[in-house]
Amino acid sequence: MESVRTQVVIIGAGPAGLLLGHLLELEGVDTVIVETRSLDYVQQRVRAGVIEYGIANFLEASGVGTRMRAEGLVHHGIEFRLDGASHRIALSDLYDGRAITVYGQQEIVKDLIAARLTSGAPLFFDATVTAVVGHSTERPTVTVRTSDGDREVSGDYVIGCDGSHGVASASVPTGVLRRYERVYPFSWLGILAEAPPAAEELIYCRHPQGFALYSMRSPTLSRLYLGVRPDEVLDAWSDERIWDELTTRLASDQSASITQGPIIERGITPMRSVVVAPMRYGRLVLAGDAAHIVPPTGAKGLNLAISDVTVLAEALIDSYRSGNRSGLAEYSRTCLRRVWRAEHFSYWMTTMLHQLGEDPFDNQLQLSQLRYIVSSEAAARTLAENYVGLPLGHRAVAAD
Ligand code: RFL
Ligand code: PHB
Repeated sequence: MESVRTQVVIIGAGPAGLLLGHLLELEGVDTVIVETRSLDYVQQRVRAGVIEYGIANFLEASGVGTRMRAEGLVHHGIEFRLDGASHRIALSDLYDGRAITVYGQQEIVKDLIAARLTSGAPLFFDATVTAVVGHSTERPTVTVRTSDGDREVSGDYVIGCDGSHGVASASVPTGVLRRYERVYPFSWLGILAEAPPAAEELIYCRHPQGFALYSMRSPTLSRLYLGVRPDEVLDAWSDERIWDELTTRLASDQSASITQGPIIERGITPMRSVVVAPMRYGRLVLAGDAAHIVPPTGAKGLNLAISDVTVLAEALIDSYRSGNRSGLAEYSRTCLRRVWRAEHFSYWMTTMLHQLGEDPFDNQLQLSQLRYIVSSEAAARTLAENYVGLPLGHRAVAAD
């Protein structure tokens, strides 16, 4: 890679960086995407799986949703399982017929990489951005380290789509960005198993032994999670222990027990909420996990990353086409409205479904909230609207 100049430099080939690159290339804006990991690693990284209704439509309209529409599983409801009793939340009935699509994040990444390779636009793997400089100049620049040495890539803008431990936000002088954070006293142990899903819809389960989630990727692949202690180590969990715990927590009188199969992927994810604001400093703009993290209970992380990019792409395209920079000026405020809604929803789902501790008052409040959700249509509708996803595309206005 020679030192190059482009219009928009994108750090990170996760869903945020790849989709931004795709949307800008469609409108003739030149981009360079730099990714520290290998192509293989990025395509195999197992993470989120629930795509909001509006996000799925957006991906399709952008020309990268064909395989998602063919292979994704459309779900019209989810189940809450409380101490063995099943309660269905009829998402589509509660929210104008809208549904979620279950389709693995790494499949979206594969589809976006395929589109990028077809376009021939630059995408470098095994290339690490080690520094960002010139944020407040007309020519912000990143230093890229590869096995061949260091290169510089400069552009009109640098976009940090580099995830939660990224170099982009760390390059901003101390005190400029405010960081809001909440750490939860549990982690998720997640597995991907070659086992046909025993349930047709996702099951969010609250059990005296802890949280469990039943999800899936295809008619032959199940994705399951266990709420575990925050300091839990993977080595302490044999396959047998994982299946035993899942079977106990997910047990129900009303349905068959879970199907087991070889575990082909496993990992432990700590639970955090983080927001970095504003999402821009000079000509460095942050998007996706680089700017905010949610605990996975609301299935919002991937969806938020994509919604940021829908706003940013439009703002950049506007600025290049007509010189109108108002979209860029409002980018952070526009995104943060949706981000904070998702932060609240994810926090709420997390604290409602996990064991909070020994405090009897907290536990009674939690149970009351759960009973309300599964018995009141108004309460369930609130959940459905947030889970399936609020409409995209509300630009912040002066009064916000
Ligand atoms: P990503 O996907 O983390 O992509 C960032 C990319 O930037 C690269 N990178 C760099 N490249 C060049 N130079 C550097 N200095 C770089 N530093 C980093 C990274 O290698 C990576 O490829 O962020 P993006 O695009 O914002 O997408 C966000 C989503 O990935 C994320 O919100 C969700 O996956 C969160 N998440 C989950 N969300 C859910 O809704 N449901 C889940 O089940 C779920 N599981 C997860 C998750 C996140 C996880 N992480 C981050 C540890 C499980 C895990 C393990
Ligand atoms: C998943 O399928 O990986 C998944 C589903 C729902 C969540 C989190 C993860 O809330």
